[in-house]
Amino acid sequence: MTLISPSRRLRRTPFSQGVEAAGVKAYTVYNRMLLPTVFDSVEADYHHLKQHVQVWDVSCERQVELRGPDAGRLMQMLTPRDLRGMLPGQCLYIPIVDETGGMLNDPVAVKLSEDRFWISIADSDLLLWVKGIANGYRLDVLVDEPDVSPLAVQGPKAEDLMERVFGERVRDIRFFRFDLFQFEGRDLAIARSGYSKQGGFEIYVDGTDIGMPLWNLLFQAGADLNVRAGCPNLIERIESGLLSYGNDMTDDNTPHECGLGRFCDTQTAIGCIGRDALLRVAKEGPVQQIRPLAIEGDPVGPCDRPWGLYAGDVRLGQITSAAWSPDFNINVAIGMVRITHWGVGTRLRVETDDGERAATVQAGFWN
Ligand code: THG
Repeated sequence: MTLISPSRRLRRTPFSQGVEAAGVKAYTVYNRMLLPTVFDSVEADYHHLKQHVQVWDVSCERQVELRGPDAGRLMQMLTPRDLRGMLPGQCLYIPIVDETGGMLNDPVAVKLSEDRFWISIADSDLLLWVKGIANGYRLDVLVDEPDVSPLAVQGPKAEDLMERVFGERVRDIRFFRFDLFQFEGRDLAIARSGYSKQGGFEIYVDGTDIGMPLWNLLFQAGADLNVRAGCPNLIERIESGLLSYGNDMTDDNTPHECGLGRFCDTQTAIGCIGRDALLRVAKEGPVQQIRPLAIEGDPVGPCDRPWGLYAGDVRLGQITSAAWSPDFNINVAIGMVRITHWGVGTRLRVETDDGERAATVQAGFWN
């Protein structure tokens, strides 16, 4: 393992000081920003996340803000999910596709008002695509990246901790909805969402200056709840079937291949740039799709390049994420598998970094 060289290109976050003081052990880079990956160990972080409450610096989930009369129209050009019923105060997980129907991002859309949205992005340069469309179509909309950094509070005790800081009204926030809460004179959007299935919230921290004051307050308020600094956990997110853009899917994949067909209303998403392409692929159905797989044997190392899936010598897909699950006593994995071999129980050969293993297609993820 080598160290990461700090520079201006690799952006710090409003919470970096707190993350460092908490003893972060490893980072990845996401949207050209630091994203912690380990505090204690990936396994210890996993057990703690499932039992207590963690505060995550997920500032790297940058916002692309759309503001102006054409904001709603531009939003619908980006996604095959039908946004006509979306109300202010609502969040939606939306596939974003290009003109071929290829996935460009899988963000959470946040509707602040009729003419103002945030797109809380995964790891790709979505701002450039959105600016290009807004300008190319001469839309009446401002597109930029505001100084808004999500701070996630995740785990079974998240609600208790959040109530202490923001009041009992946090309990009324429904899943994928947000409400506004005051902190140091600023209105912050707080949503019930986050990149785990352990429950929790995301605070859209508006302004770098209030980052550390909020971080410190959460840790003070949660001392007796065993609150710790955490981060999206590889094991927990695979168990939960939360996809990682750039790992489990790229712009070569359609939303249907990614199992995100339930978030596509391609017939009625009028204006979506990839609509014609998706109408064609949706009619045929995908010939490969993301599946949960279990890999037999000892714990596998991290999957930092796709591991081929085979039956005999025929390549039938690839594993793109994998980790040892202490709770399920198996290597849990996410892979893309061809239609002929994606049936539950199908046993395949996988070429991992440390040799060949058997992998079995699962009925569902592990939550
Ligand atoms: N929160 C916010 N922004 C984000 C993420 C987040 N941007 C990057 C990344 N995560 C985007 N990817 C996902 C993937 C899955 C989910 C959210 C963002 C998610 N999925 C649930 C599921 O699949 O069960 C719920 C989907 C639904 O029912 O709408 O939560 O985490 N701000």
